[in-house]
Amino acid sequence: MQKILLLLVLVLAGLRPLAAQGVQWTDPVGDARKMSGTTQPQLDITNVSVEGNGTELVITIRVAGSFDPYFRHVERDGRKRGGVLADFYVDTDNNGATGGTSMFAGDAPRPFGGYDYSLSVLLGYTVPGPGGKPMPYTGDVVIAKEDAARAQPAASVSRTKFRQGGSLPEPGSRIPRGEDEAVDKSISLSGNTFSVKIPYAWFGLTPGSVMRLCYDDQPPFLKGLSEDRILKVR
Ligand SMILES: [Ca+2]
Ligand SMILES: [Ca+2]
Repeated sequence: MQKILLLLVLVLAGLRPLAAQGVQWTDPVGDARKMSGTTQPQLDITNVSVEGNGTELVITIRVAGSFDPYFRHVERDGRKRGGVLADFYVDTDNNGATGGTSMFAGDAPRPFGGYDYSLSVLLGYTVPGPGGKPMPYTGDVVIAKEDAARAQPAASVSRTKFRQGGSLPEPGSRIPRGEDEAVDKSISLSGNTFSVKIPYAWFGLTPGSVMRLCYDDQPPFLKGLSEDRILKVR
């Protein structure tokens, strides 16, 4: 009998879900956030995937339709605006006892905490600067009327570390947009698809790391928080 029980325990242990090598989420269609004070079409995320390629996390976000109506939009006053497409929350040690939480955790649809880093995907525009050099403006930005016609779609990412046990970022932990040229160059924005490659070093990961992660498509309020997925990176 003991042998049978032991066998049963071993079989059940074998049935535990293993950390996936790549993870994805199907996001509901029709849940795009309504923004007050603008008629800009809001982006409706339909699919998100994250996988490790050995040195980088490859993040891909798909939206319903395409990004074009969002970037083409000009406000009545002639200006254009950017925004935050999604925030990712990464529990890099898969340990809920380390990391922090968000000041909006109380609004989240499920318990929220133990995340060590967040990563924001920012949308906006490049505008010709001095000497014609393209200058990026992404996130919650407004492009002046005189620049709107020359503004080209752009995207960037920004990473911060949570303060241990707190609800705010660690001071000075932000990797600002534009600092890592390789990351900026890895960004692709075409049709209905955004993708970026983030070096493992941004999150202190090494090949074989197991992490827990999720995203929120209504940043920063966590009302669009996805389920967690467990990812083991190559
Ligand atoms: Ca959606
Ligand atoms: Ca953690």
